[in-house]
Amino acid sequence: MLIIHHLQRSQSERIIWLCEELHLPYELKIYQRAPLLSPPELQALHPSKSAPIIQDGPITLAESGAIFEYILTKHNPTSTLVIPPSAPNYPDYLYYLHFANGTFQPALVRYGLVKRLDLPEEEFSVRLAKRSFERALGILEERVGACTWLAGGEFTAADVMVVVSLKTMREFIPYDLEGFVGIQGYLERVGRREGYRRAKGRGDVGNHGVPT
Ligand SMILES: N[C@@H](CCC(=O)N[C@@H](CS)C(=O)NCC(=O)O)C(=O)O
Repeated sequence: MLIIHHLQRSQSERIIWLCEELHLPYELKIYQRAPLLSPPELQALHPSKSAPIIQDGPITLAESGAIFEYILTKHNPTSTLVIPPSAPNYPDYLYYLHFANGTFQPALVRYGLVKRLDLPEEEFSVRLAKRSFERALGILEERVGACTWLAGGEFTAADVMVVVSLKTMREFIPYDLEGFVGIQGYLERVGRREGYRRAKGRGDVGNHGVPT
């Protein structure tokens, strides 16, 4: 059985949600941030020292995108949550699946870091970080304002990848979604999904909240 090593309030929320949407059995090992980074027991599992990490028999794997690909190809015989190459929205599926961790999450982290440094607004690094974050947020707003889900009409793994950056990560790097009606509606749709609710129910057990 798959083991998911889950650091609470982290990107490993995705893996629990993915398994819940696929109705895939898994064992969950929960770690608390110590106080902000991962604890030594989690760090010992993989050179990445960060969550998510999964184990599947002798295999230990880190990195959200790699774990998604592993689970979706090895443990998903009916190809649920995946758009096939023959479908017209296959490129959209691929783009948003990779956009989540290739663009949006890094842009958010850079934006959060420069905000913490409290540099002057006109500083190049501040302008660059702000511009790439706003651009990435704008891409999402436009997409989910026009389509129910990122790949189009169907809920897919791309949605499971992106949502942690729109929800949980805002507890660490607050940003305002006022006026982002597309994203607000999208998050409401996400919140109504049984798989999402089950994942939160399991992953948030004993959650200590965001460390300061
Ligand atoms: N790109 C990696 C990022 C992993 C990552 O940064 N995880 C954070 C949680 S969101 C973590 O474990 N932080 C604690 C630490 O690095 O000690 C992935 O998606 O798996």
